[in-house]
Amino acid sequence: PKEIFLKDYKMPNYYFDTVDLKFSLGEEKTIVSSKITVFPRVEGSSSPLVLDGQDLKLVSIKVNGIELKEGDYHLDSRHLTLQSPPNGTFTLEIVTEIYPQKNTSLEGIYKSSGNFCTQCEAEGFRKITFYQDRPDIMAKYKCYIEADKSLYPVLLSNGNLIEKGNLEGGRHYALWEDPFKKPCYLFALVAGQLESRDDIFVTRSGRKVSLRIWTPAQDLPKTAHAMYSLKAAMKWDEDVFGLEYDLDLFNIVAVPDFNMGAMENKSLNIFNSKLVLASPETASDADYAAILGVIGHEYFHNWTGNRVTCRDWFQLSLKEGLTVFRDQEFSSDMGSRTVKRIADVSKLRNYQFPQDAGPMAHPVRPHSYIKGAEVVRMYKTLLGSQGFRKGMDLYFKRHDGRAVTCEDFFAAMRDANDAEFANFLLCQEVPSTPGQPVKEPMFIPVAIGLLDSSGKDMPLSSVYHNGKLQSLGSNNQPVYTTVLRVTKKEEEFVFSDISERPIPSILRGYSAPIRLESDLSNSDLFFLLANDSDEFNRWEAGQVLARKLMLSLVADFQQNKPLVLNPKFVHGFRSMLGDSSLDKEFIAKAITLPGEGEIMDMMEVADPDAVHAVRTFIRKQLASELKAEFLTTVENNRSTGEYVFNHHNMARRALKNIALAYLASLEDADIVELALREYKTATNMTEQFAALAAIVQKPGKIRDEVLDDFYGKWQHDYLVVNKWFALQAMSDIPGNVECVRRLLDHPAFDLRNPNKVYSLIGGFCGSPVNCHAKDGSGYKFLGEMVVQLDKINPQVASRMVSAFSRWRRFDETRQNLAKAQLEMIMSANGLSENVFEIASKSLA
Ligand code: DPP
Ligand code: ZN
Repeated sequence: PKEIFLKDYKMPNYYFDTVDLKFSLGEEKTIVSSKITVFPRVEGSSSPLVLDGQDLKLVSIKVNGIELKEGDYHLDSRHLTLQSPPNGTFTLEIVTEIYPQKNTSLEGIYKSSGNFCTQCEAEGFRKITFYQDRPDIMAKYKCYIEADKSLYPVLLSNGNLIEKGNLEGGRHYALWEDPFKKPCYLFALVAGQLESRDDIFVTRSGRKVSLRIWTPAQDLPKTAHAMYSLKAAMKWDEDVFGLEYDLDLFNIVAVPDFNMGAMENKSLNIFNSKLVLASPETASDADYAAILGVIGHEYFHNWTGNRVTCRDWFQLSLKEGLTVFRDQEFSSDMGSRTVKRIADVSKLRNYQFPQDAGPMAHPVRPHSYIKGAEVVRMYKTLLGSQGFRKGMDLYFKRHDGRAVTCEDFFAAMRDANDAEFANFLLCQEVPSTPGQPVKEPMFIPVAIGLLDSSGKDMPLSSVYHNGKLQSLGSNNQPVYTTVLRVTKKEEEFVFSDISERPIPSILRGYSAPIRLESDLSNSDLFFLLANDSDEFNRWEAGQVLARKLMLSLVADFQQNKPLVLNPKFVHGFRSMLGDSSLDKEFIAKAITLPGEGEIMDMMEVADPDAVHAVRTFIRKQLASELKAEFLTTVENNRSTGEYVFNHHNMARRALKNIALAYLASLEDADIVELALREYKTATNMTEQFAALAAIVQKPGKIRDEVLDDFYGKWQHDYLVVNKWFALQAMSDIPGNVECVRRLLDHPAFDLRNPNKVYSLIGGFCGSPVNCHAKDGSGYKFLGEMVVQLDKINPQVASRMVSAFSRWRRFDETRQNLAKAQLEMIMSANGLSENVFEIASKSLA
């Protein structure tokens, strides 16, 4: 396979105007007929029309109603080429045969639990019919579906239902029409036995929108939270961005087999059922929050992604970065802004997947999405809410109905604000592959405040910079946080009217996704931890201290010195635990140590064993010195009454659960009893699972019994069973790879279901000590899995390869072991493009 670069973008020679699709769904095969109106980009030019197609059986092809014979076109395993199509506009009719029942890649049309569904982003449509499978081809679609009525009573596609009726032989049909132009990656079809939870949303201009969430009948009770989330998202987008929904119907379908989280197909979102189904007994607070965020995310794509889409896949963060930013803001407004920001920044720092870009087969790249969102956030930081909104309004005004680039977004922000940020970094992720230079960020917004010795923010009246004195604030109103625009390697900013030595609070709210180094002393950091008015930086001060502490203990560990925990640290934790003025979820975050991945990333040579030993040591030490405080925390925050999804209740549970997790690192018998009691009496999954996780920290008979008990209780619920797989897979117990290998043979496991793979094999990558075990057992396991998975589902396999992406960060022994597995993967027969791309890039 050959890598494609951004600079290779070429405008298409032909565009499509209307696309009429007809699906005859069957058990053996499905027949797809398409009728496309084609017109040339340049009138009068005659160039070949190249269509993409993969795993398709061509039945017939007609141009302007006349059937083409072999020789009139050229067909290979990836393309169908018409050498000399007619001049001007013409119709193209193609019939293909496909086999959804055999499609385990879960791209194109496939079956999940007996139902037909589709996934077309990024390049799945080419597995449905021959097409110019690229997002800059935008057309109006009609979709006629016919199928057996009893097996597939529900037939859905994008847009509005125009017609439906019965056919001979127990079959029926439905005709859908989408009035909006769209690229083919947003096409969707669903056919099956499904029922819907129905509701109505009235938009602010009075449009009555029918909302339907489709699942198998038995799951309908678990869709209440998803419906709540959808309505909240619709309202929020109106309130914050002035964006209304544009059709009379919005469908969400939940399917158990799905490569990613969800897909924003126009008016027919298809979701991984993990991100739709929830009940207090079966889903945790984290699941509820994820559902809110992802339902919002996919809904927000209707404007940022669908109405305005990407010109090519190098512009992925145009829609993903922007939409992730929007869902982050939505979740912040629905809960706690600080806690949401902390969670997102932690994710950014701990992400184990590579920041790969430069899509060839472009599988899902969550990491770059999050980074793209950070770039969008910087625009908002620089322009303020109103300026950002003006930029968004102009962006939609200019580009509605078009496929555009990151530069277009940038230009809208700039022009709407007469802003000068010529060097502002673009939102595309430029890969640092040979032939493409890395573009360094050149415009870094640094939000800053200064604390006085009593811990209060000092008023900032002016700043001297580049020979100019700039006054801050307006109408003699002082400001307490200002945004410095750093554009060069070295810059000086001088604040005047400062009466005493301030303690600076730098990069408030994490105003730019950079790694900040400062010469703040430990006592400055403890001061910020105790006093900063910016809650994010309060948390961050604690994290900086923890990182320093962990790194210095790692050095001690490596030199065989005894580990000793600084009493100041224990004191800091104690005062936070006892501070009733603090938000409980904030406390929970503040007493969470940085992840092992984050610490390994800061080391010259990553040492997973040392980092794990140190993190475990600190946790245990804190648990033993603060046992009384942790016990009180558990007692005081136990749930009472019914489960409610709101910040207050979730915060209590979060704090209780982290206290229990700390306690469980002790060997004490009373703690085992406590955890067992919590496990047995829990009335919701959040607390039950936290108790289970606490018990499972220690190997032994109790662990085994409780794991069995949990499985016995929940074996009928595949989403809960996946949690059970994940918990065991991510265990740090030495040699856990053997346990994971055994679980591969568990009757509930299935390599064909992505969620199960992510739980068990992905979960295993969550334990650096086992995944990066020095004997290579983790690498060997992952290598074998990638090769097996690649034959079933290349997208899923390529995600698992990402576990190897940072292999050069480790010592030589590990490097050799990891490299050997990557090479073994590369030499596998019939390797997919997805896996090839990631594996070869890792080795390059
Ligand atoms: N476009 C998809 C989404 O935004 C990719 N996961 O969810
Ligand atoms: Zn998205």
